[in-house]
Amino acid sequence: MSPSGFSGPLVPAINIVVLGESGVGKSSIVDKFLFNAQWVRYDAVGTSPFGTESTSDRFNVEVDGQRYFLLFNDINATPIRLQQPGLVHSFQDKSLNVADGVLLLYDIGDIQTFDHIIQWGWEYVCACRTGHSKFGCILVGNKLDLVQGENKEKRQVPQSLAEEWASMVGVKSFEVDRFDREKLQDVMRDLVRSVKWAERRNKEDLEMMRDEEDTKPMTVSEESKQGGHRRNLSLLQKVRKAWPRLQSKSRTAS
Ligand SMILES: Nc1nc2c(ncn2[C@@H]2O[C@H](COP(=O)(O)OP(=O)(O)OP(=O)(O)O)[C@@H](O)[C@H]2O)c(=O)[nH]1
Ligand SMILES: [Mg+2]
Repeated sequence: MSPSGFSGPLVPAINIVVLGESGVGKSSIVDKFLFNAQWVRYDAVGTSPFGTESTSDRFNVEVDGQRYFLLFNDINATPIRLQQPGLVHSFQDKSLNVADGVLLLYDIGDIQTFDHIIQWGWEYVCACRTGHSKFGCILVGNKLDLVQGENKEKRQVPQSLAEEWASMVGVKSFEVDRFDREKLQDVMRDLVRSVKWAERRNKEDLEMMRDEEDTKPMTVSEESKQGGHRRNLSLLQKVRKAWPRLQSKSRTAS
């Protein structure tokens, strides 16, 4: 994560990719969340409408007492999935590779958009995440308003099906529409929580790997290659790690 770069208190920035088939409402939900309006942004790829100080406020979201600055990039999955001739999508691959969080979007009234995002979409995201283990992610069904009340029969994706898939891959699932901004804000907060969770887990994994590396016995040839300096260094690291424990022991002993 990088700092926002805007004046005022430093707020961590979170890069979010909204990935979904054409027409599922990627632009609509981001516009509603950011501007409480429709059709603020027109182009599908790489749009970051943070031009002025006044609009930058709208990207701020508070989650569990901490403010975050959200940057959105919406990626239309359809041309990439269909590999349209001449389309270069290394830019999108890169965006997904560096994103802090991914919002997988489908249309509740169109089962194909769900099938594509949970099969092709999920695989595409995982393939782009080279070098990263865990990442923030949520599954979101859009256009809830169109499948409610007397239009119930227009629902093609049962909520339970989405929840089942989401829990299988370890993400949360939500249903929204482009009219309910409060709900969209809640959903974005959950995505930020998922990003923070992934960050913590990646850090823990890294620390565990380092510890294992430290305690792994060296072979004789490794020892002779690295000489005494490396060995002394790892001994020093172990002593340093144990130091607070030793101090508290000696305090309780005295
Ligand atoms: N009723 C309803 N219509 C929606 C909703 N979200 C989007 N739409 C409509 O669905 C159409 C497509 O929305 P967009 O936001 O352009 O979808 P997109 O995923 O950005 O589409 P591309 O940029 O073409 O990939 C538009 O006519 C929107 O007004 C929603 O929650 N409810
Ligand atoms: Mg769009």
